[in-house]
Amino acid sequence: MAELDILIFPDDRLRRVASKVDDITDERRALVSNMLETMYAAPGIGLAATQINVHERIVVVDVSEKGNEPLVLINPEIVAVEGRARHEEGCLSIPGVYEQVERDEHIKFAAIDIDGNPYEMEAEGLLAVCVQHEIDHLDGKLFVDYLSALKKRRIKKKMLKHEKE
Ligand code: GNR
Ligand code: NI
Repeated sequence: MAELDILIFPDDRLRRVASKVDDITDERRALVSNMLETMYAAPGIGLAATQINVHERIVVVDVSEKGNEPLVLINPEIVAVEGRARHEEGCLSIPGVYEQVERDEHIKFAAIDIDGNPYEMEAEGLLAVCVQHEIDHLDGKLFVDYLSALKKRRIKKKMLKHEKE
């Protein structure tokens, strides 16, 4: 396995829209394994392939306390939503920044697992937040896009400043 480099905001490559995956090859299985290693090492509770500069609709998530319940979401889609809730979010591509974001509170999503089997899952709380955050990555969207233009500009400045250090 190998740890992968994570793209940092405001890298333009984080804005690419990822393509649907049409079959699960050995190469993609190895990619998922490396994504899990990268997510756990960071540490983070989710990682989208976009963040490691692979523009395919692949996500890994683990919101368990022990970090021993990995979920693989290939071609994830939200199929139902209910309620709205605010939650503090962070992102491995925007290190050190934490802000409140409002999202759908309860979701049902559909995806394909690492064996190619389709499944559906209901989520609330941190898992619901994380799945929406990761699907946004696949669409080239970041949580700072939900903030005011002023806040976003300040965060961009801060990231560019740290980049030079
Ligand atoms: O590790 C992460 N924590 C987190 C906390 C609140 C809301 C979303 C997240 S996802 C983030 C990892 C990440 O950047 N995934 O894209
Ligand atoms: Ni993120």
